[in-house]
Amino acid sequence: MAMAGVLAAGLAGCGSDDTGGRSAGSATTAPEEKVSTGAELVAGLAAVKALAAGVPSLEGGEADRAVAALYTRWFRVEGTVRATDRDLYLDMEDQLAAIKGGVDDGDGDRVTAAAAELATVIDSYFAAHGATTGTTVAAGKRTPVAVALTDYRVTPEAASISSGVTTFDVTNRATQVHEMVVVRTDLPPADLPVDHDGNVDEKGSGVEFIDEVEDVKPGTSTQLSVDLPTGSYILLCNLPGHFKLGMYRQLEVTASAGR
Ligand SMILES: [Cu+2]
Repeated sequence: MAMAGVLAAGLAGCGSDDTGGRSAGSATTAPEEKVSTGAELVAGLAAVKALAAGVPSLEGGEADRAVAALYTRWFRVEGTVRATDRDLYLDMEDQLAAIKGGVDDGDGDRVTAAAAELATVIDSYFAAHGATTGTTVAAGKRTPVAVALTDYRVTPEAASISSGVTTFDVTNRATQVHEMVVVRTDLPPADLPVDHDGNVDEKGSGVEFIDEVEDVKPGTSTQLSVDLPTGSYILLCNLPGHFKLGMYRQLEVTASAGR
């Protein structure tokens, strides 16, 4: 369970009922939707950059709504950005926070500077990973890894996969909602940090949160694309009590020929 959705809901709640034409580009999809292809990531970051560039010329409620739209768009790509390049992800988060803070404080100079810096960071991201995100699409070629969610098991089709951009095709075969969280860790499942209810602390010591798909409804499938370096991972469902009931599976990511 991530904070992003909660934040998104909170932001969507401020501002008025009408988001106006300015944010129409972000209105077609639910905020919770995850990016699943390189093309969507490229389009999403380009939209974030364009929305940010528009904020400095707005005031009052208009600016608030533009910031909400900006975050809505960002939440759809941030997981993939984070999984690909944590440093640039953190830079983007900082600049987005500065834009929002500047709007909240009526500090136009701060908004302008942060929007410009955000554009620079996004350009850096494209420069560093453009080829990768591009191949992700072309490489729809690389077969997705099927993962079945049942009560209370996570069952990937393989215990070991090769490194690189991987798409998980997650199918919920149970009669209740589940989720799939991907963490990188050298700990065995029994040693993962947990809270007093036995649910995994996804930000705990020895655990690197990679990404997740939440709220996978019974009988539905959803895809999650992540760039996985070589290492040991655990796929788990962290809905209350599900991990404790055994809803996890280790996954080894091994060096692939091309990398
Ligand atoms: Cu579950």
